[in-house]
Amino acid sequence: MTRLTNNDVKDISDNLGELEKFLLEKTGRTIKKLACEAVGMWEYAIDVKEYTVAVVPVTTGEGVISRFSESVRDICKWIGFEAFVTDSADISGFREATERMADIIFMADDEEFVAYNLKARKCANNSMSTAKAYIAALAASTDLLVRKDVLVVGAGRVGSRMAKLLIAKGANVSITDIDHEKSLQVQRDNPRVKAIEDVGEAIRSHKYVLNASPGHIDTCNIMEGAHISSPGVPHTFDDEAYEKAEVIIHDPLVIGVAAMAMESAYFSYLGCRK
Ligand code: 2YC
Repeated sequence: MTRLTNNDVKDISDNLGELEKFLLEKTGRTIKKLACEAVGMWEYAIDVKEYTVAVVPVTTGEGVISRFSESVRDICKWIGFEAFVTDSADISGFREATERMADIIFMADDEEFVAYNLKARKCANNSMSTAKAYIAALAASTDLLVRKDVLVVGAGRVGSRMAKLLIAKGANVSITDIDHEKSLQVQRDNPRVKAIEDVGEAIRSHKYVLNASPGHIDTCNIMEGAHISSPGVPHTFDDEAYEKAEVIIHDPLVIGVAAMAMESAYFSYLGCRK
């Protein structure tokens, strides 16, 4: 899993308005609406104000990323949740979250990033929520993806989930990765997915691209008018790439976290709906 840097995170809270303006312009959706579409729920099915989110800093492995927890808190507040960062980290922070009556607890170490719904006893995880959210963003930037040729770049945890989800949406899905064996494994798991070995050729031949890789995409390979939905970090598209593509959708954390929060809240709505 690619680890965010302090630099990736430092401006997230201050840039939420700007990201929302960009998404409204390019997809017609707010951050919250996109998150709801990602998880397949009607935006007003739940009153998010009724849910309290706790974010617990985790010091294991490479440790805390400055402003990571505060950014997750601010993203949840932006879409309407009550949210706070625990004063303590790790297990003490978890205990604090339960004592402060959190309904959903966000925690991330270097391998997993989850949003645990205590009532539903279920976790939303960042890989699946990010996959769903960026597919929703791509779909919203055009019309439906049904029968469209869509390329997934990166056959890791997010890309492999994207490929499976896109098949269910009726798209013609190809996947490519610098490690072709990883693409072949996704193809073995999802026979309708086509594994393409030549990454450059794959990108040159697709208008609709989901980039779930940390690798650089050369601007010369981007198709004129391409729609690129790109959760991948580091984000290395240059100004010329933004010129050439119809739209490039990216943020380092926001859309994925918003989808995690909505997905986690939705678990208890689904669980307790009479
Ligand atoms: O500040 C903290 O609590 C740290 N333990 C957070 C570590 C997050 C590591 N994961 C990542 O940087 C990326 C995120 C974009 C989500 C998935 N991996």
